[in-house]
Amino acid sequence: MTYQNILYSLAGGIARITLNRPEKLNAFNAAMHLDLRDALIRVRAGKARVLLLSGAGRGFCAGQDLDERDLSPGAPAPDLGHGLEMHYKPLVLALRTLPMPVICAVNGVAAGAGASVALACDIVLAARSASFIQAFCKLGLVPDAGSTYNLPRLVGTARAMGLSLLGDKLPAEQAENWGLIWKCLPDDQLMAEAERLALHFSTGPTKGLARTKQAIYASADNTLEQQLDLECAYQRDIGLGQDYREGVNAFKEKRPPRFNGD
Ligand code: T3D
Repeated sequence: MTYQNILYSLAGGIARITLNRPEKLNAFNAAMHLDLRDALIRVRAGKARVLLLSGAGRGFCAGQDLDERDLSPGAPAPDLGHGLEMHYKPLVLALRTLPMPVICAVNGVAAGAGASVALACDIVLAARSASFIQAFCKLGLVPDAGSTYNLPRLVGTARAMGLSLLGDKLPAEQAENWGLIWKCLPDDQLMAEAERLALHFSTGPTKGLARTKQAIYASADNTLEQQLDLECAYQRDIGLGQDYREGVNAFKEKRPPRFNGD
């Protein structure tokens, strides 16, 4: 399947989506959102066991394409809530609920909703030259696409507040030190590490990994008792599957497991 604004492929259980508007640092326009929506439906419906998201060129994503907004004198005010409801909310929820690990390789700057979308992924790697910018305040806007939810949970209120109210550039290395992302890597090692992880997950116990991500995300809003109940329910379900059986048998037979994802 070919798209105009993203690159998409699915091979060997690995789905790859590359935001592909490099001349605009992969800023989101409506057409790119539609491409993404379609590709994510394919990822969910197909044989993918991991998704790798990245950006073409020197940036990851500069957020909303501001050229789509006409705010010249006399132009009507846009309904920004509508755009979020139509595009960003479904995108963030689609990434979060995808029943497989989602790796984001942040190859360059991630600004505004571009940063929000990166932080909605499960494992975020970033090149040392990359950075994260809560650019919204520079436009007089509120952080969106999940940033007000994810940022404080990842780095705490003080850092989330500073990043959001000041809009300063957070270098990838500091993002790793603050726990915003999984790993910062030398630029020339980013994609190799992302591919290594994707390959690892493509033969992993996909259903168990999907339940793991669901449980970890649910914990932010659950009591301990609710979370213990959730673990019981998920483990009961997973215990009925083939991959648990295979994992235990492989351990006993002192061989690597061959998970089929069920
Ligand atoms: O409207 C709504 O729907 C509300 C929702 C909003 C969600 C949001 O994401 S709000 C935040 C929007 N994004 C920004 O405010 C970021 C704007 N961009 C920048 O601040 C800078 O470009 C960066 C810090 C990201 C990178 O700076 P730099 O110096 O590395 O690159 P550059 O030269 O500024 O950008 C390169 C090109 O990309 C340039 O085009 P040109 O001059 O070469 O033709 C620039 O205009 C274009 N570009 C970068 N970001 C955007 C963009 N074009 C349109 N929209 C952008 N967001």
